[in-house]
Amino acid sequence: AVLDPNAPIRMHTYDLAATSSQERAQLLHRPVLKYDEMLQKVKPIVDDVRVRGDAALLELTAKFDKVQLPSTVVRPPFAPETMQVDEEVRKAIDVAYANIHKFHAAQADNATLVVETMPGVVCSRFARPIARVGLYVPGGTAILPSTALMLGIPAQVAGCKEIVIATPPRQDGSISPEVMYVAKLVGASAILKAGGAQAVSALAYGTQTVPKVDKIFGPGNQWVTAAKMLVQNDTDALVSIDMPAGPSEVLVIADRTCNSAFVAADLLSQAEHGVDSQVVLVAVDLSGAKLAAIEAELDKQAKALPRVDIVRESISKSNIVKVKTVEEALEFSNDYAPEHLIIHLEDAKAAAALVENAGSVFVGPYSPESCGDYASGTNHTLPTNGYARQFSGVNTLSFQKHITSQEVSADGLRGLGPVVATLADCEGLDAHANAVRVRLRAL
Ligand code: HSO
Ligand code: ZN
Repeated sequence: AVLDPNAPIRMHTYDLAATSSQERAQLLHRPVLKYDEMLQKVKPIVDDVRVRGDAALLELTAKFDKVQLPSTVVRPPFAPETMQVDEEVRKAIDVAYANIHKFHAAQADNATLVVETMPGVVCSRFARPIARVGLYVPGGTAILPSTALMLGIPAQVAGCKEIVIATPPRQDGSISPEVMYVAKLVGASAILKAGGAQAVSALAYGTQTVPKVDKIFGPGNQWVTAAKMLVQNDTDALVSIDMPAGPSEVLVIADRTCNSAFVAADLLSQAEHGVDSQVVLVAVDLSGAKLAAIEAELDKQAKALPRVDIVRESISKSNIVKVKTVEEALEFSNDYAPEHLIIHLEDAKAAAALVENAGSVFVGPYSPESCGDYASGTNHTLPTNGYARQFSGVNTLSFQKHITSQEVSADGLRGLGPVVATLADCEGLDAHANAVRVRLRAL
């Protein structure tokens, strides 16, 4: 449906106390990926690249990205003319890089954990980088060098040896210089000029020129997400993914102390990402006048945005949920499990302590989501669609795996061996019992 460009840009309002359990469930629900449908569409593409490699990749790039490339992979050193970035932008990228690096370096697990569980039985755990990683940086309606930072820095900090950045080429066959500059900063070992399911397939299986990776990261459209889900289930690909991704979301909790313009701006910053962006305002005991002030700001600010058409559509599908107390607000937010949670409350810190489910939290009036999207240091690749209940956002540990180890001394085996033998007998696995008894007899 075409939305009236002159009509006010506004959200739907619900009073939580007056909603039925069905309506409440509806408010917590997001439109989700029709995986079966998408699977049918991406499978032929994924298979084509798996079987025919580079030839298929080049044909699909010509078809979907409308550009005929001579080859798809660029290796360092990257030509300086491909990384020419405006001075101010370069400085901003450098500050963002430093902050994100600082926060992600602190997350790295470099220490070996050692625990003696019984005398002479020493268990340990140590981390190692995932050797080869593929980072998907979306193209589409905006260029996203920030996503290259958010995925590349933890990979670099973790010590991944092969870092492949996949991103769709522009019409002239080039990659945006900002993304190229970030690729250099994070030490990318290859740039794959391809997008969509075809890029995911190339990363998962490798081609004549594209290195196969062990794990694929990054947000993307439905095609990319479906392809990631497909390849992670293929035992031939032997690849894992960061998380199932859906459209971006924000939930803002505001009370009477909030600044209406700040709240409206935060809602719009998420709404401008795409027509399917999910935006929720939980209003805590707001007067009618205050709510009207926020709505007026939203309409005014939205209409001044270059991306007003996107915002009009995403806002028209978004909700204001009225509640009485901060506790009710957090209960709703925890049930919703938002990707981003912004807290505009008198005591934002106290409310933050009540958060159980969220990808990333923005505390107080001077912490817009934009800071975390670009440069505060936290990651912006976060669980959507309610997956914040069980997934963490991308972090340094996403690029490491843990290996456990044990060393049992002779004395240790004297103590532990009989326990193991008894359990092996109980399971009827005699060879297991023997592996212990043959040693106990030799002691
Ligand atoms: N809000 C997006 C990340 C982003 N914002 C990139 C601007 N650029 C998803 O977390
Ligand atoms: Zn954003």
